[in-house]
Amino acid sequence: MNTSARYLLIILGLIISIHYILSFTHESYGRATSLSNLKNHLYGVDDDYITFVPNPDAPNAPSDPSEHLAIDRRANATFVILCRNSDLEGTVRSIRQIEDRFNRRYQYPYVLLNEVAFTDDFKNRIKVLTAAKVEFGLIPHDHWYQPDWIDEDHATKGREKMEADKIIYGGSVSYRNMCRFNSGFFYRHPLMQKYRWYWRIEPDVHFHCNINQDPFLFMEDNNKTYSFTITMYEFEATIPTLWGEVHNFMKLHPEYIAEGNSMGFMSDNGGEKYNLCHFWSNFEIADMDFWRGEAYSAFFDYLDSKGGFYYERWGDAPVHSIGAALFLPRSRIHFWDEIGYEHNPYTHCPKLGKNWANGRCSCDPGRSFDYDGYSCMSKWDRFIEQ
Ligand SMILES: Nc1nc2c(ncn2[C@@H]2O[C@H](COP(=O)(O)OP(=O)(O)OP(=O)(O)O)[C@@H](O)[C@H]2O)c(=O)[nH]1
Ligand SMILES: [Mg+2]
Repeated sequence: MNTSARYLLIILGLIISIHYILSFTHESYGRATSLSNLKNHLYGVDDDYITFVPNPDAPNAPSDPSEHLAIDRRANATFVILCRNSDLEGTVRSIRQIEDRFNRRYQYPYVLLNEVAFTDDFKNRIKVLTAAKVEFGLIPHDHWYQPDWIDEDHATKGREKMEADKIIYGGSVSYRNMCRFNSGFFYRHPLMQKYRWYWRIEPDVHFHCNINQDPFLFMEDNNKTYSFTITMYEFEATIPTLWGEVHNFMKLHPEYIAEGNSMGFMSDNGGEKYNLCHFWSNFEIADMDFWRGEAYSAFFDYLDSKGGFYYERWGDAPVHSIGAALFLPRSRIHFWDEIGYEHNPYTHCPKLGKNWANGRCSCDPGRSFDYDGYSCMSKWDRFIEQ
């Protein structure tokens, strides 16, 4: 070997040794030069190592130094979870997943609501899961329980008929309280007043992908009001008179119907008949200013006065969906392909490709509910392409 070849070998050896020393002593250098990271760059997968800036309001800022993200802007937003003390295990699982997939880097607060006080055990088990602020709220009596003016005989008959017809939750009063509360009251709770945006979560739901951008800021920056991951048909037997009442309201208040609305998604014959499509409201990211606004407030009060939450079993999903479809231009309703989400028995998994890879999704895109016969997704796709 000649002298220059020997020098070249020594220099190469030095470079490799320095690389190994740096890899072991500097974590960020090791990550940046790792084979998996080089492969990610090659396949266009986003790097998710970002620097963490602790939230000074957080009661217990994370001690794990590997939790890194620089956040220079956050929305005025919160998670909201309605649940019972008996939902503890499922609520823990849902929060654990949204923390892992998104919120450990953003630390948006949580509001948990219940019509009875949460137990100390419940609160302790929840608070330990996150560095973000967690507030536990009691629902005011009149926001939850069946109003006195409801004709109880009529309501009982309605429940008995639905139970006989084997309609899911057909005989349940508490389910009806829940649907009415979610339709018209959660955004009026004192703990929710300070926030504009919310993300609704339920016990035992799953988040299958990393959420690499802030959905609240996306909504704010892109002039969106309501968003969903799954859309499907409602059970007609739970809402026999709802669409007729929607028509009556539209006649009373034509001024609230938005130009460029989504009636074409909810009806296949210009509004005459409801095709039962709705956004599945166990997942929602939306702007509470819309629910608090004049049009939806008048709509909810009108529907509530008809008693259909108790005489029938009107769900918050069709009520929210019809409100959003009629009082908003369609451009303000957003579908999230990139948020992999599951509420038993249905899953939305991003379509194969960039969203699925970038989210490091654990779901099987082949199992996605989107193009199941019971889904309204293809109707939505066709509608927004018009
Ligand atoms: N505090 C409280 N929360 C409730 C009650 N009933 C339901 N919820 C919550 O309201 C939300 C919707 O209720 P679910 O029972 O999940 O209704 P669903 O999603 O239509 O039906 P499932 O398929 O059973 O999940 C969940 O977040 C529940 O935890 C109740 O009586 N009290
Ligand atoms: Mg549920």
